Amino acid sequence: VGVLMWLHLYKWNGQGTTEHFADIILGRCSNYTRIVQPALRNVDCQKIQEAFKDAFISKNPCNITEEDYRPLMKLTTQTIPCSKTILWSKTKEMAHQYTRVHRDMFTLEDTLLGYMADGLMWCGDSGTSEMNYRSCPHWKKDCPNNPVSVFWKMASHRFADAACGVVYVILNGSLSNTFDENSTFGSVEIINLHPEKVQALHAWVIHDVGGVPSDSCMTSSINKLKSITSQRKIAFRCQHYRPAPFIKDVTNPECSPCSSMI
Ligand code: NGD
Repeated sequence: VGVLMWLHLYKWNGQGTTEHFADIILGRCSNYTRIVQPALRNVDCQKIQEAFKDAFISKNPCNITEEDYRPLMKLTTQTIPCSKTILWSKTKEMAHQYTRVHRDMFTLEDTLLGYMADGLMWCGDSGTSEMNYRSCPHWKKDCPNNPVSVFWKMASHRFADAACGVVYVILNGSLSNTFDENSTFGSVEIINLHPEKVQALHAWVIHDVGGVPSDSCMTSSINKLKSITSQRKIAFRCQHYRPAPFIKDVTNPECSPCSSMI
């Protein structure tokens, strides 16, 4: 029976719950609300940690719904000023390097909810109040409605829904699918921007240092994005960058020719 129980924990193809998941959530919540955004000092991190665990503990990890995360979402509402939202797709490091310097700009991971969960894995199982530290469902190989994917889909939906003014997106011009319709940006975020309050989407397309100099704003992939935004009555602008000056800009805020790149 012991061996069967043990094997049972390895049934999924994805990584297991991150060690010390609950402590990390609590620690990141405290850090965020005390140091990163002291305006949120009144949030109850203990309550947030409980709501996070309750969303997936003792539940089938292939059957998670947005309903499960509703209490957590309610406890973590946060207002982002207009024109300060940055979306990204296949450019995670770059986007986060950028907001590390431009502190007034926010990716989802610079909000409390995204900050707590970024880089972590989590899942439970029906019939036990334990987390599964051995394996969790992989979103492609096992099931889409797993705790992590449902969380990011819902958080991304809400983040885009709340955006106003000019919205920025950092895309990867070194890939043929610079705009990927199956990504979270392409399937969730772009669709949930509201034309009444989002005046424009500005794409910053970053491409290879060594690659052939070419205008990555002129590709069919970007044209597809352009047509989706125009159908949705949102203005679209695209600028392409090579990563070197962009990185210089983010690591050296003093470099004014660099800042003028953006
Ligand atoms: O169900 C899924 C899924 N589950 C995990 N990932 C998933 N991607 C899906 N398309 N569908 C993982 O999300 C995937 O393996 C990558 O590691 C990660 C980001 O995928 P990427 O680079 O293709 O970019 P996306 O456009 O899908 O998503 C980025 C945008 C960005 O504006 C974030 O604020 O959506 C937000 N986000 C989504 C998913 C995960 C952030 C994260 C995150 N911080 O982990």
